[in-house]
Amino acid sequence: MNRRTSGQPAVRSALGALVLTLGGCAWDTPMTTLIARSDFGREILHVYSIIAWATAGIALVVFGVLAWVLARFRATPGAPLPAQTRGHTLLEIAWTIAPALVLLVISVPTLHVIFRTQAAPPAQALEVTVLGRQWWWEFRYPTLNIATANELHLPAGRPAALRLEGPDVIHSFWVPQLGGKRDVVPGRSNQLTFTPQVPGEYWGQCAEFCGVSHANMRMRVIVDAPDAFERWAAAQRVTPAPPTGLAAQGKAIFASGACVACHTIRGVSAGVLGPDLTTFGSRRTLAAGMFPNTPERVAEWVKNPGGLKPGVKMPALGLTDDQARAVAAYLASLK
Ligand code: HEC
Ligand SMILES: [Cu+2]
Repeated sequence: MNRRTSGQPAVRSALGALVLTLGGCAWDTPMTTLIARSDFGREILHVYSIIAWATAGIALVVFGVLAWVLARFRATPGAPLPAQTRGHTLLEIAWTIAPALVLLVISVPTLHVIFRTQAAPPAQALEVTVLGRQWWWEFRYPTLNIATANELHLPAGRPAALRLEGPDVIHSFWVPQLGGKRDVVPGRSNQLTFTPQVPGEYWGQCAEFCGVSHANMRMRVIVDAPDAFERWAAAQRVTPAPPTGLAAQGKAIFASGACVACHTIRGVSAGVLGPDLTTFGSRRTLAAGMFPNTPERVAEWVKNPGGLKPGVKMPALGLTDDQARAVAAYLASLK
C-alpha cells in the first residue's frame, strides 16, 4: 500500500479528534475548578497546580528521551542487527526509585491540604445542615432558625460549617469553585468547612450517582456580602402576608390540597417531604436548579412534575390549568 495515501486519513482524523476535544475546553465555565473562590478551593487548586506542572515537566523529559531514542536508533536499510541485551539492574532500580520519589514529593502538599481541610470548624463559623435528598438539597440554619432548598446563601468572609446528612441514598456535595466534593452518607454526619471569599453565584451538582434524576440534582450557592446576607436571613423569617386576587385563590388550593402534607409554608403548612416553600418566590431556580423560576414553569410543574423531572418524588395531583396558574401566582408572591 502507498504510505502517503494510507497515512493521511489517520492524521486527519487524529487532528479532528484533537480539535473536537479542545473545543470542549473552557476556563471560566460555571463548574470550573480552575477559578477558586474560597480558601478550600484555593488549597486544592494549589495542589492541583503543583501536580500539573510537575507532571508536565516529567512528560517533557520522558517524551524528549523517547523522541531522541526513536531518532537515534532508527532502523536503516541494510544495518546489522544491534547487540541484544536482557535486563539492566541499575536502570531497573532507577526507574523503581524515581516514581516512588515523585509520589513522595506529591504526598507532602496533598496530606497537608487533607489535614487542613478536615480541621474542626472555628467557633464563629456559620452552621448549616445540608440534607441531600433524591433529587434536591435542603439547607437548614439551626442557629438562625430558617430553612431553604436548592439555593444556599452564605455570607462572604465568614467560615461556613456544613454538616452533610442524607435521609435516603448516598449523594455528594460539590460546588467546584468553593472546594472539593464531599459525600453525603445516610446514617453519617460528614463535615465540610470553607470560607467563601467573593460574593457571587456558584453552581453545584450532586457528584455521586443517586438514581434516575441524579443529573438533575443541582444547586446554587449564593455568596452575599455580609449585610446582604443579614437582610436575606431576616426576610426568611417573616411570615408571608396574606395574598390577594389570583394568588389568594392559589393559596386556598394549596392549603386544601395534598401540598400541605409535603411542603412547609410558614403560617400555612408544615410538611417535610418536599422543599420548604416559605420564600419560594425569591428563589432563582425551580426543581433543584433545572429551570428558571418563572410562573409559567411553576404552573407546568405543579400540574405534572414528572413531565419536567424524571422519577420526581412529587406526584401529579390533577390540577386544572387555571388551578395551576393560581398556585403559581401564589408561590411567586412568597418572597
Ligand atoms: C408526596 C409529597 C409531595 C406533594 C403532595 C407535593 N409535593 Fe411539591 N415537591 C415534593 C418534592 C419531593 C419536591 C422536590 C422535587 C425535586 O426537585 O426533585 C417538590 C418540589 C416542589 C416545588 C419546587 C420547589 C423548588 O424549590 O424547586 C414546588 C413549587 C412544589 N413542589 C409545589 C407543590 C404544590 C403546589 C403541591 C400541591 C399541589 C405539591 N408540591 C405537592 C413533594 C411533594
Ligand atoms: Cu446524585
